[in-house]
Amino acid sequence: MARPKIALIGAGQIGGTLAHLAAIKELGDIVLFDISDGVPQGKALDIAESGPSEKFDAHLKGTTSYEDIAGADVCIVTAGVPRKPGMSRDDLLGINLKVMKSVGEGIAAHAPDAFVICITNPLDAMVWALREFSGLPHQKVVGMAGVLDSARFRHFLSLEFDVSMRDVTAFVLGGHGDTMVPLARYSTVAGIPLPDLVKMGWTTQDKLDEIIQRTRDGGAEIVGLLKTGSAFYAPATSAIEMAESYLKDQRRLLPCAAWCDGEFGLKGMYVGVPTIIGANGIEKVVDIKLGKDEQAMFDKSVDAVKGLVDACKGIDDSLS
Ligand code: A3D
Repeated sequence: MARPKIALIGAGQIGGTLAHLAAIKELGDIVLFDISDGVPQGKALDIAESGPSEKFDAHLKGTTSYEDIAGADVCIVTAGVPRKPGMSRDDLLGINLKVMKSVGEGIAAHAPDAFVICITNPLDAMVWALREFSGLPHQKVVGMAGVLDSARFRHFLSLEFDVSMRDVTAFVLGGHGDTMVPLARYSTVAGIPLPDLVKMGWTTQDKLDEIIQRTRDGGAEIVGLLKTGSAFYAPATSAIEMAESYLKDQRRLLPCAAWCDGEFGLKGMYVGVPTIIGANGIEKVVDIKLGKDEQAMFDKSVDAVKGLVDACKGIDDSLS
């Protein structure tokens, strides 16, 4: 049986890390695509040369030609520009929307059967635009954000409780931005919900609120430290987790920006929700019942995403 083919559209910081991880995990053969000639070819060769030491079997190719992504099983899209200090994700909208148009058309022409994971920001609006431009089925086009946001939340919680990150689960809903909704009652240490841990004296509500805010600001914290771009190791790892669930039909329950049409009371939009990812892409959006305060936070987040989608429609006439 031929190896799966993984196309990485954008060979920058995240794209290169994705290629390295996909190779080490032997998820398939890898094509790195970018408009910046030399970068994808250089990274592909460099990673291929790590193969003898790392002992993986994977072919890597760098390219500036969409023909080379033909028949890809998975496309992970990071093409566009990242944030600099002082910028919000939303500041990237105009420039990255144009990039989504060319990428969407490239995928539609050469890899229409792929499972497509968008990472480009502002995430919820860009995954919507990418789906519109590509015309692929909604369950095959998703955005990566929730896995990363919940990983950040889990990391901070594991530091607070001084326990292994493996035993911390976390639940984050809503758009990838300042309005994301970390859900404390669905976040646990080995099954014990966070509100119970507060009652048990493991932490205080104030400390928990601080951690939730740090999670919301997790991307900006790294942008502020790096100064030249945004996070790339954890974003790449998160997208690989989603790709692996699709390629191996693992049916992982992962939060991602998925198409909701009826679920969570939404009528046709992309936003961060719990999903099951399997061989058909998004197999299910897991529609949980929210409490009053949670619903209010979620509604605010949904409104922020709708505002960005409307802004996209204002920029590109074909998107109405
Ligand atoms: P960067 O290292 O700049 O890589 C982007 C690459 O895209 C560059 O190599 C560009 O040459 C390439 N590119 C630009 N236009 C095109 C095009 N039309 N077709 C193909 N390639 C193109 O950025 P990065 O890898 O650090 O980040 C990529 C994106 O991910 C940015 O929009 C970030 O804001 C976003 N990001 C999202 C998250 C989420 O959690 C959703 C986290 C971190 C970064």
